[in-house]
Amino acid sequence: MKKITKDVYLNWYEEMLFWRKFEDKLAQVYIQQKVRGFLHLYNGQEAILAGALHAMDLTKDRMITAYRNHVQPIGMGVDPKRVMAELYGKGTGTSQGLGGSMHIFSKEHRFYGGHGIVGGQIPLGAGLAFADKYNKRDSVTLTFMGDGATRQGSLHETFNLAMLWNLPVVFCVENNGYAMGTSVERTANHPDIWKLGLGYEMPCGPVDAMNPIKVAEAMDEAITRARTGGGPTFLELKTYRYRGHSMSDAQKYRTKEEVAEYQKIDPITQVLDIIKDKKYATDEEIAVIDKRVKDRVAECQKFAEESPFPEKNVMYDVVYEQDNYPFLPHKPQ
Ligand SMILES: Cc1ncc(C[n+]2csc(CCOP(=O)(O)OP(=O)(O)O)c2C)c(N)n1
Ligand SMILES: [Mg+2]
Repeated sequence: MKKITKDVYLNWYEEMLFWRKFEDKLAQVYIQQKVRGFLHLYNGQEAILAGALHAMDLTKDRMITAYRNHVQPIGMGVDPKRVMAELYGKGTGTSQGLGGSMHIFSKEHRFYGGHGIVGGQIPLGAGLAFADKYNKRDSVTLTFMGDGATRQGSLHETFNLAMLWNLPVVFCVENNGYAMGTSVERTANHPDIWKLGLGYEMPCGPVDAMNPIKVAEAMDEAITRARTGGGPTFLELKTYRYRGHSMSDAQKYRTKEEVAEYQKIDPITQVLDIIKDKKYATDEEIAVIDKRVKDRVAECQKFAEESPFPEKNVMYDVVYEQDNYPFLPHKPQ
């Protein structure tokens, strides 16, 4: 694995803080009705993305996930200003403002969405890996999903074929404890989601995903296995989301104390503690990073707010149209 150096820790701190603050800003402007529709935030789960990016080869690896998808494309290299503009529904957004929150996408940066159907992206992730294997490319696809998605049939069908075809894919469940308001314990007879891999003889295991170091180590092993022809891995990344499922969640299914317990092991704080312990940065240097993060978020907001809405004709450019569409008429019997 690439060494976790001082620069890595400092980068982790800045990027995780940026993702957190970017989403805090989204929550704020959502309440002001500047961002509409659904909004599912990633606060608390940032160590997963930080650890994964450290282990990936960003020149060729791919990523696909569900609807909690604003910060992953940023990590993969997409301009955060364009992500925020997409959320504002503006023409400068990643999908010209037509996709919105759940559908961030960048072919250029190998980030394949952004999927609203729970479990829908699991077979798609295997399909991306199939294409790489078929075309003899050594890219690896990270396929993320929530704990709720693991109860879908699509996971089991995909696991079977991914093992049969020995595909270069890492299946990553972000177990944040809940699918909307339903706790993992209510959805199966055992809470160890990683064990679902055992039935397919897929290498699998649990990971402390509040800690980016642990995530990076597990990802590195899985990605190396996939890249060198060893096939799929299934990782259960144990994490927690601080905010509700979406912005319209009253969170009656958990207590404030439960959230506070996880905030004690917050990934950003964990990394900051290491930076301080190892004296990688002074308080003044940390304050400079914090200020830079604040400015970056403000820049994204300014860009999104000043961007125009898409031209009306875009509506017609993106709708499927065919001359002489062959209607099949029905006649009364
Ligand atoms: C097939 C399908 N069923 C139900 C829904 C409604 N739904 C949206 S999110 C969600 C919960 C999914 O939870 P989880 O997979 O744990 O992801 P998390 O939101 O925790 O990241 C449900 C049931 C949906 N979008 N798609
Ligand atoms: Mg969940």
